[in-house]
Amino acid sequence: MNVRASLPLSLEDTAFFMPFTMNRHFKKNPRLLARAEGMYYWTPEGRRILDGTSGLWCVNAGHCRPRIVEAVARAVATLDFAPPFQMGHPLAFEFADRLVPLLPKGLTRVFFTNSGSESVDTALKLALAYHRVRGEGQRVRLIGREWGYHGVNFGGTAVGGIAVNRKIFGALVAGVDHLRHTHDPERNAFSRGQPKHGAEFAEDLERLAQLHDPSTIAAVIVEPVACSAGVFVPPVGYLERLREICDRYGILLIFDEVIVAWGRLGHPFGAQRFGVVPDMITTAKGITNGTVPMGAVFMKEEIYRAFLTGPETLIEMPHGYTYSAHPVACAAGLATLETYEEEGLLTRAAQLESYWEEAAHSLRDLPNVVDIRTIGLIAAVELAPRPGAPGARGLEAHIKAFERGAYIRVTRDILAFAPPLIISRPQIDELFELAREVLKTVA
Ligand code: PXG
Ligand code: PLP
Repeated sequence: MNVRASLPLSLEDTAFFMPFTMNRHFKKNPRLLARAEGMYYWTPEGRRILDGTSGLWCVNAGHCRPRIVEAVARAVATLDFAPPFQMGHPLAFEFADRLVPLLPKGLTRVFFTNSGSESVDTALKLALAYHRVRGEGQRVRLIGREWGYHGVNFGGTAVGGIAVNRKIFGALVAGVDHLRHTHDPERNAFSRGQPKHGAEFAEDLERLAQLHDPSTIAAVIVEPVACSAGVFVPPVGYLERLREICDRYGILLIFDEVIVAWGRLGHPFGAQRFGVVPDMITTAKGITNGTVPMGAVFMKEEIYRAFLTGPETLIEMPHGYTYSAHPVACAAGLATLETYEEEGLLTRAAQLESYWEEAAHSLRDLPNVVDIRTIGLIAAVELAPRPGAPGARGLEAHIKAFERGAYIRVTRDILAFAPPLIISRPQIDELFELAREVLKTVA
């Protein structure tokens, strides 16, 4: 396929308003991808690019896996669409029932969406509705956390805690408050796995409970590891303490596992790595290996059961998307699960973790590296910002890495590494060697 032939000579006048992108900067100097296989992308010119961030944290089994490609092709040619409201198709039920055995014990029901953002807004609505149908309609408040990323829909933007993603969008959703973040570089810099200090940051939930009256709070949503904002790993004991406080006050605990599910932390779900069971889990991305948009909300049995009151002709949950449980997405999801299971990918990060950790932390001696944080198959390398130009050094590193043959996601001055779980040890070396060369040049 000649991708270049179909593109205009310049992208500067293109109609495409690119999401979360510096449109003017990018269109002057585009970084295009034309095809992918396994651990690599190829540019339209045929340059090979090592994928250091699994696309956007989603291609956990590597690119263009034949089993998934074939399942999608078969599905789209067999049943291109089936209405999900008051109708069904077999793959939706099969996929939901295949997912449940992977979940933390106690989570038994699945609501399908098409993205992480939709999963988050679905979970928040489920939380409010759950309390209401049980006669606790006064629980209307939602608690997020500073630096949390929960997608871009209204609910997720409101509970999200990255200021630049919120501040131009007005009042958002009423009744939302935020826990403090858990980052404490003075005590925890260069952490490997969970940082030692900071379980007490969970007490901030106690403060908010007392401030607002705990009986008005419906749910708390946190990413077990806050990935988008720059990889902030929960301190030892922190998630346990959040769980205890939620239990004390009847508040639902939602783990947003859009990124950390699907083997990223060496377990099918992040909750299993940390040994804390939330009431709901939101996910997306790796559920279909990134091939077809899909998301899901997993919930405890009692949440589902609470809706089963009233006459059988009642629609229990007036919520859902045209593309909920889309047949092509379900086929992609089933083939993805088979790939994960056949190749042991949902636990492979646990075997690679110590090698990965050593490789990432070997960058510590480079100039401007102020922190490195690792867990599972995730690493963040934080650079000191240039005086007066935050983000400039990070952007330069991102561009230089691409020029040298690796895709490495950057947030401000933080490089985020999260490769497909099929990565080999030599490819881990290749990734961090390339990063080392790049970091030497971004003084
Ligand atoms: N919650 C979490 C925890 C996420 O990481 C979403 C919700 C939203 O998912 P959708 O599918 O609506 O994008 C995400 C998505 C980055 C980056 O660079 C991370 C995400 C999306 C885009 C960029 O870190 N995470
Ligand atoms: N807006 C309009 C006018 C619609 O008819 C629909 C769905 O029927 C939606 C929004 C929601 O779209 P989706 O179900 O794809 O989220």
